Amino acid sequence: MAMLSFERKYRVRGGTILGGDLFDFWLGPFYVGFFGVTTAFFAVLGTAMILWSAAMGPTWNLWQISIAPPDLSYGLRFAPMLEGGLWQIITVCALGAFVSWALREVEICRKLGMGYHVPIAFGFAIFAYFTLQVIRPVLMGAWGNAFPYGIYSHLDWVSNTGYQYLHFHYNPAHMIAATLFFTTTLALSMHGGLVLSATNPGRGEVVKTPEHEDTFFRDFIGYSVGTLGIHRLGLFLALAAVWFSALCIVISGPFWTGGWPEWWGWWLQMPIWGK
Ligand code: 07D
Ligand code: 07D
Ligand code: U10
Repeated sequence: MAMLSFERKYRVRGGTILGGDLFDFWLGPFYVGFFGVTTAFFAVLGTAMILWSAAMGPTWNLWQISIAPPDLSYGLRFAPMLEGGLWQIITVCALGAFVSWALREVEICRKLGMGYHVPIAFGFAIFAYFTLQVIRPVLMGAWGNAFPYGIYSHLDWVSNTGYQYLHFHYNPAHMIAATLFFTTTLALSMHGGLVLSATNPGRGEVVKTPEHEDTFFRDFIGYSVGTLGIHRLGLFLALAAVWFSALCIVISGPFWTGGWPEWWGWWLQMPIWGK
């Protein structure tokens, strides 16, 4: 693969957190590093465990393969391999691979002298996964509360867990998270649209400037958040969406066991209604 001239300049030693010079090299386009090796280790081991579990049946249908966590009766103990033990090892491998991947991002940021925004953002996704698979099950006292590894079976888990609380849409943190996800796509579509409209004009037309972009929104809604500001806003919206997602699931069970519609009772019980 051809290297950009810029890459030739920055592909030098240094910036590693662990391993010193040992793994400080590139394989084709990929920076390796100590955490590249640990990513590969955990990913290969985890995939092997998934294959082992799949080999034990009952199906090789990709859509139907499912590796369930231990039964609730195991609580927070280790389970035998085929009764959830594999799920436990896969979870450790997944966390090992995700965290290694984030630390590899950190090393690349350090090499380039850039901020850590990307690994921090990925850290939020890892945190949501950690909340679903570790924090909530631990608070509820059993690994059996975590989701199974399967394309369809994990959807069943989401649906069943949702209905356990009667009507998950009434979970206030879920409302905020969903709103933030919708807002994130709105912001990205406006940003993508605006940048393309200014910088990718028709043949023979001149490329417009950030001032054009600012002016469009000032004319349109009276305010422009600015060319740097939209990226800050986008990152904030996306991370807040994931943060409220983690919140909405961790309160379901450990902190609220009834149906979510019931939670809104406090509104009906407010003294202002003057019964
Ligand atoms: C586009 C980046 C690329 C990533 C991709 C995913 C695997 C899994 C594993 C066969 C945006 C690669 C998939 C490696 C293969 C085995 C054992 C990212 C992009 C293409 N889900 N989910 C999907 C995961 C949870 C939910 C699709 C992962 C929670 C709903 C894919 C996790 C809840 C729907 C997938 C995870 C939940 C999906 C597309 C981890 C709440 C869908 C994902 C590790 C968050 C959609 C059949 C995508 C679908 C879908 C993967 C967790 C809900 C299989 C890896 C438990 C409602 N999820 N998911 O594009 O079509 O992400 O499902 O936490 O409708 Mg899920
Ligand atoms: C967990 C993914 C982490 C991924 C990582 C990376 C690889 C590598 C390799 C491609 C968090 C994995 C990488 C494997 C791949 C290669 C090479 C992201 C994670 C670390 N809901 N709901 C949410 C909506 C309903 C329910 C969140 C909408 C119903 C439950 C979000 C609707 C009921 C849970 C959301 C809706 C219900 C959620 C998910 C509409 C079901 C959760 C986003 C329009 C009957 C979950 C933390 C997220 C949650 C969650 C949106 C409907 C139940 C806000 C828009 C009413 C039980 N729902 N939901 O969290 O909060 O991403 O998880 O109806 O657990 Mg919901
Ligand atoms: C943005 C931007 C901007 C840009 C941009 C972007 C945001 C300012 C300037 C970036 C955006 C895009 C490019 C748009 C498209 C992106 C998406 C839609 C997001 C989703 C992305 C994907 C679906 C692609 C995912 C692909 C990945 C993760 C690469 C897969 C790589 C590997 C498997 C190798 C991993 C490397 C490692 C572990 C490092 C070390 C490497 C090695 C040791 C190599 C050797 C490894 C092995 C022999 C084993 C590897 C095995 C593994 C990992 C397990 C697999 C096991 C199996 C059995 C399959 O804002 O503008 O422009 O561009």
